[in-house]
Amino acid sequence: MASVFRPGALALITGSASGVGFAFAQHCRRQGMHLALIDNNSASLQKASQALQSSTSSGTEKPQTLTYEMDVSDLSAWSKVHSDLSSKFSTIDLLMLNAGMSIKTSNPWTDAEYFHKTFSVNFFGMVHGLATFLPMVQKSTGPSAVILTGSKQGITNPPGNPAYNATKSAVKTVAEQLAYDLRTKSSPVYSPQVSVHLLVPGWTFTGLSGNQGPVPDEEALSKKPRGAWLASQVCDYGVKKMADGQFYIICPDTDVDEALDQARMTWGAGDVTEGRSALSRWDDNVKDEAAEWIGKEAARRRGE
Ligand SMILES: NC(=O)c1ccc[n+]([C@@H]2O[C@H](COP(=O)([O-])OP(=O)(O)OC[C@H]3O[C@@H](n4cnc5c(N)ncnc54)[C@H](O)[C@@H]3O)[C@@H](O)[C@H]2O)c1
Ligand SMILES: *[C@@H]1O[C@H](CO)[C@@H](O)[C@H](O)[C@H]1NC(C)=O
Ligand SMILES: CC(=O)N[C@H]1CO[C@H](CO)[C@@H](O)[C@@H]1O
Repeated sequence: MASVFRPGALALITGSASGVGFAFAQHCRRQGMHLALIDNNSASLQKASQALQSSTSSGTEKPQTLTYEMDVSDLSAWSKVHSDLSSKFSTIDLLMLNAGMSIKTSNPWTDAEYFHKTFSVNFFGMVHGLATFLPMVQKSTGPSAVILTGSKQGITNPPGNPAYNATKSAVKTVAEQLAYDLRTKSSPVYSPQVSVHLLVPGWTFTGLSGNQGPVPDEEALSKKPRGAWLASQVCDYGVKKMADGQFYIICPDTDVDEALDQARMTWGAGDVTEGRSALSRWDDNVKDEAAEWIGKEAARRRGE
């Protein structure tokens, strides 16, 4: 069966100089794809590009590697990338909007700037990418895909960093709306050949967790916390779920298996349907009941 990941196809990936984005860029390159790499870290971007250019790939044509150092929150920078890229390629086969960050603040509730900054990158960075490049994805003649990188924190919403969690809820909502519109005849973007995927990494050892830059697996493995996955594991899992036609790609990690994630998400949805307190999993009056229910539900799902 034809795949998005094929020789001569073009992948545009944001946040591709490190972590999950870099792992996907490596996978695309091994399949012989052209790459357009977007990142705001010039040193990492240069290293990533060199590593990708020297890696071997399938296919006869030598694939191109284009790099764009820019901030995804800057819409005018996107339009410059569009001018350059559209002069070299007429279509994009994989659009992966993945750049994301997290900032700390002592009191989020008096710090509107922290919300603005987090949204400008994690949410509007993706909106800018869609607004600029979705038309080029729709023109792809083979199977094509859009991947948006979300987070479990946008689904189960653990307390602590409200802006990050809120951006990832927004990313989930937008990804769902986009998937609906692309498959729906009456929508202005109807393009059933384009698949959409919400990629939700679990705990992954990347720049966000102290492993910045394009790091080879062997090096990352030596420093990786036991519970975390490597970015390449997220990529392998994601590629498999894409081949299965899955929209929601909820990655486990070494500590949290699929059954436990499913049980936690089901409990979270139950806050609404059962009239519990907000974020009841972390409510002192409810958390023991929650833990017990989640434990049993996860065991049931594992067939224990
Ligand atoms: N690591 C995890 O445990 C985890 C879990 C869930 C979701 N995620 C998500 O995965 C995605 C990738 O993150 P990662 O874990 O690979 O981290 P990472 O820090 O290794 O990679 C993110 C890349 O994005 C780039 N970037 C950050 N801000 C940018 C901006 N404004 N403009 C352009 N590039 C920018 C960084 O320079 C970096 O190269 C993010 O959206 C993150 O929220 C990560
Ligand atoms: C890239 O952008 C992030 C915000 O998304 C910022 O924290 C970081 O400092 C920027 N990196 C560089 C090298 O400018
Ligand atoms: C990456 C990030 O900042 N996510 C946060 C979402 O909220 C949880 C709960 O506090 C934090 O632990 C995460 O750090």
